Amino acid sequence: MKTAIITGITGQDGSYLAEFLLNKGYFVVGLKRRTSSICTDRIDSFYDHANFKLRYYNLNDSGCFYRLLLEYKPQEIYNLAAQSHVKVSFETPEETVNAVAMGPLRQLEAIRAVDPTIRFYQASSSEMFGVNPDAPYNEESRLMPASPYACAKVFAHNLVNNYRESYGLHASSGILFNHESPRRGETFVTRKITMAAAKIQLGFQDKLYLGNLDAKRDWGFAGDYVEAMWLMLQQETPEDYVISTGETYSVKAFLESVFETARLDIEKHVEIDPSLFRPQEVPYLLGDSSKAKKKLGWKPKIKFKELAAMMYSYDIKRIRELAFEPKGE
Ligand code: NAP
Ligand code: F7E
Repeated sequence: MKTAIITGITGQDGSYLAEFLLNKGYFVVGLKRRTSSICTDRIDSFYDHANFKLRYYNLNDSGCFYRLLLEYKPQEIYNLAAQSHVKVSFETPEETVNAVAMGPLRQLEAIRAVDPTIRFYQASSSEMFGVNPDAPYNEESRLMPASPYACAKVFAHNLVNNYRESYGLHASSGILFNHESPRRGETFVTRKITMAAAKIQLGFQDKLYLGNLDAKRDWGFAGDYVEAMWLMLQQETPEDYVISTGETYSVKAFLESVFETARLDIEKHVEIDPSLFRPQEVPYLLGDSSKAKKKLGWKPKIKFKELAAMMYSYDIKRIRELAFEPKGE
């Protein structure tokens, strides 16, 4: 039985990837940082699985990572942990860079020392293309990061390449474009919109405050994207891959799609809040994942409209259940 370690297990991607690997018969060690509230909602469905183990780990803790490698002897490591919110990275740049850039450096050093045959996946991001005007972007496109988060991801991305070349590690970066789901963090724009639409529809909220509606993103479904992570580590040769849908839509288009489904009036319920704009914006992202299609045989299954509808229908059901479920004594 193969063993995989996943950092960031409590996040959106960590939970989908763990389900995917458990279904493939892996033993999965999920790593979670200590938080004062339990926050394991996303992993409740497999928490008690016989092949799943939850352990503590923080990206700044090198010794802990060494011990975990020695204890579990994994064949694969997926580094998904990060302070992943772009706007927050302008507010907490030092914390973000320490986690996002230095975390993978510490992990690669541990792999090199403990067992250089371990296969490593790094969660790189389309944010690395930043303000590069020449979309669509592929693996060769110029990286022009536009936030502390993206600058740190560029560092980690280059480092993976450097460790692959220098030490022969099987280390790959997936350059994933935005991917969403009903498990998306509630402060990212898609989920913020679907949750607000559900609450407005049910009478629990009146206004939705948003920032830049003109930004365009290549939005896919997280459940589809974790398969690509796994496929990268099954290849003979480690390489980097762009993972995207090849379609781009504005935040406004996502808002319109959800509000149309919810039969809500944007004029009546949505207001622009200038404090939600970023010091520097990434205006346009569009990926070209031809390499992943050709070499991994990967392609996205769920596209924009279906994704928006899936997220809204999950939120309306969940909020209805939370609001109207019978209360105990
Ligand atoms: P997410 O939902 O924000 O999850 C991030 C995970 O990292 C959470 O489990 C979080 O723990 C953990 N974490 C944060 N800081 C940590 C630290 N210092 N030590 C240990 N764990 C820490 O992110 P996601 O959407 O699943 O994304 C997964 C990865 O892909 C991230 O690296 C992200 O930057 C990258 N990425 C995401 C997208 C996307 O569109 N989703 C696109 C490209 C790349 P808590 O639960 O305690 O906060
Ligand atoms: O913003 C605009 C905002 O925060 C998308 C992360 O997973 O994907 C994600 O980063 C767009 C931006 O995601 C609001 O200005 C408008 O243009 O949902 P987001 P992101 O910044 O694209 C990449 C690939 C990652 O790697 C990241 O980890 O929406 N926007 N109004 C807003 N954004 C937010 N959050 N909130 C608003 O009210």
